[in-house]
Amino acid sequence: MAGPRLPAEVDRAAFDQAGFAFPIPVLDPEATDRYLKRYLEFRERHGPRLQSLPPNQHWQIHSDTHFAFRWIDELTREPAVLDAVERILGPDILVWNTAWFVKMPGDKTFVSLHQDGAYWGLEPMEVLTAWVALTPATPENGCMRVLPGTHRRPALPQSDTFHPDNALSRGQEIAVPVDESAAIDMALAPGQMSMHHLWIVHGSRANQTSVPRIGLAIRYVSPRVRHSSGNRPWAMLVRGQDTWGHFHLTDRPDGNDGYAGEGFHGDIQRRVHEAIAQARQASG
Ligand SMILES: O=C(O)CCC(=O)C(=O)O
Repeated sequence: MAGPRLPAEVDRAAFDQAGFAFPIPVLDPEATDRYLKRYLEFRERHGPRLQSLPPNQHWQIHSDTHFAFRWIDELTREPAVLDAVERILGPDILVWNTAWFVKMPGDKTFVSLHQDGAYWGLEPMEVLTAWVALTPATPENGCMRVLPGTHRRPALPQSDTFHPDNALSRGQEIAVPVDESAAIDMALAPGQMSMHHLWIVHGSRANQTSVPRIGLAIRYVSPRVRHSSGNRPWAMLVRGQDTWGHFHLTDRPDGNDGYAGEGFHGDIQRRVHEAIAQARQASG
C-alpha cells in the first residue's frame, strides 16, 4: 500500500499560530516543467492583450483561469497540494478563485501589504491560499512576504490606491503603519508552495532580477464557508463532498482551447466580478 503523502512541514497547530506554512514540496521537476511550459504558451497566446493592460488589470487574463482551462484545473487538484490543504481545512475542499501572480524581469509590479479577508466577504475563516511556484521565488525577485501572527488580530483599515504597478485590482493597502521588521520572506523553489491564512498581512516587492517569478495563487475554502452577499459564488469541488450548498458548483473544463478574458472565460469573470461588487456593496 502506498505510504502517506502528507508533507511533514504542514502542521495545523503551527499554521493556526503563525498564519502561514512554507516551503511545501508539491510538484516533481517533470510536472513543474510541464506546468511552466503551459503557462509560457498561455502567456504567448494572450500576451498582446496582457501587454496592453497595466498590472492592476492583469486579472482580466490571469484570474479564475481554472474554470476555463483544463491544465490549470489539474494544477489545483494536484494530490500533494490537496493533501497539505486538507491538513488545514479538512477533507471537503472547494476552489473558489485562482490568480496568476507573475513578475517578469523588468516589471515594476508589486503587491502592497494587505489582508485578503477584508474584501473577500467569506466567513467563517476556513479559507486559505496555496501559492504554487513554477519558477524560483526569492527575496530578490519579489517572493511573498508575510507578517507572522497578524491573522490573529483581523481587520486593519485598508484603502484603495489604484496604483498602476500594484498587481491588486484596486491597489488595496493597509492604511496604518505596520512594523515590517518582522516580515518573513516566503522563498520557494520551483515545485514548492506556501500557504497563507485569509487574514494574514502579506505583500511582495518588485522583481529586481533577470529571473521570472511565476506562481499560481489558489484560494481553497471549506464548503461550510458562506459569502456575505448571500450569493452563491462559483466554485469547483476538488476533494470530498459539499453537503452545504453555499456555492454554485461548476463542471471541470473540457479542454485548453479557450481565449483568456474573452468567450467562456470572459463570461465567468463577469459573473465572478459582479458577485464581488455586490458583496462589497452589501458590506458597505
Ligand atoms: O504573489 C504575490 O506577490 C501576492 C499574492 C497575494 O497577495 C495572494 O496570493 O493573496
